[in-house]
Amino acid sequence: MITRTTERTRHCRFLQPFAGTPVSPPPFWLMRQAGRYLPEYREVRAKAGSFLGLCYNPALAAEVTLQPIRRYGFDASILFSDILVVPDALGQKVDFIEGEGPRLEPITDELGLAKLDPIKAQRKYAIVYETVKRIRQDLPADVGLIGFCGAPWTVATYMVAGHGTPDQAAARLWAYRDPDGFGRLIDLLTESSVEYLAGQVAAGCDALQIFDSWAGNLPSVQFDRWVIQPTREIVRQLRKRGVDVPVIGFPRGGSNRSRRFVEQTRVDGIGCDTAMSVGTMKALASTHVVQGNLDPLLLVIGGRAMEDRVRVILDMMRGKRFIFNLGHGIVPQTPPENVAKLVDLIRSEGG
Ligand code: 1CP
Repeated sequence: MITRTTERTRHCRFLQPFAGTPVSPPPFWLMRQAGRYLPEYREVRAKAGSFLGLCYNPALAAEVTLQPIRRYGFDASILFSDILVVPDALGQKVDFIEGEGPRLEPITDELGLAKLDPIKAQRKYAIVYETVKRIRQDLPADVGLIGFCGAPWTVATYMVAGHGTPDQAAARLWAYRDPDGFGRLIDLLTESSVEYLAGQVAAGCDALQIFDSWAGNLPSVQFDRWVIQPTREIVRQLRKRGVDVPVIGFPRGGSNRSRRFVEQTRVDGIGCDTAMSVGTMKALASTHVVQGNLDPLLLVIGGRAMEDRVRVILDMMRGKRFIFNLGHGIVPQTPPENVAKLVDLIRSEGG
């Protein structure tokens, strides 16, 4: 068990599990805690015009990061940005289409790779660092600030298909057809992600999360090659550069490989998806910080169904190095009052 203690740890409940201390009630934040379920987000979003316009506007991006902290008092905030900022910064054409999701000009071979420029990416990364600095200025001292990026595999699935896919077929096909060429895309993303994450920490982030939302469909050998290896490389290079903040991996759908994932990547914590049993989370918590895993749809329903499940998670994880979260992001139709109810429940019954 690696423990990470900093001066900040003493003031910040979110960081304490990483220093080896279980916290009671558990610290909590929610993936996609800033977003369309909040009326104040929709207001700022409309002002910003486009979604990427919001991501690259430090004042507005900082404002939407802070909105859920003011409303609910979460123990951690997460930088408002998106995993597709990395391909955009590298020079791929990226758009977010209202009601449809991201659209990218697909990169399907090495010719496409030549269009990506890690040096040029620095210019747009610098805008995000400015957002981090602004958040830090206005964030209460006891609230953690999480920086993030998408894992190379998940980002590549969007870059290759040009949009979100249920099966990630385009990336999987390239990886089978031409593992060396696809490996160069993954290497480029790995290098650029290290740069980007190190910059976020230099600007003031307390911890990092690597989102591998599409890790689940890969067969075992490909999971090792495209999920575990690049994540391990990111962690290794961050440590080599002296970046010493906790790193949380989120290999969504990788449940039965989670033990291998945490051991081989050397992340400090693991985000657990909705499919993971609380028993498996408990076992992982013997060596790592565990974060998760309420079904975001229970937050839509609320009431007894939500409360019963929250109690099961709180009971099973009591006394462990645990951070309460969802198993995936909040969905837009979530009633904000159900989030308030969840927060009350964790505070009143999580001790
Ligand atoms: O118009 C809007 O407001 C768009 C909705 C939205 C939001 C609020 C998108 C578009 N991205 C975000 C913010 C975002 N995305 C954050 C901000 C911080 C927070 O959590 O509050 C983070 C961490 C992400 C990460 C992200 N983006 C992931 C990984 C986590 C996950 O949800 O699996 C992925 C896969 C994306 C891609 C993405 N961004 C947005 C959309 C619609 C999509 C596609 C999702 C898909 O393919 O299903």
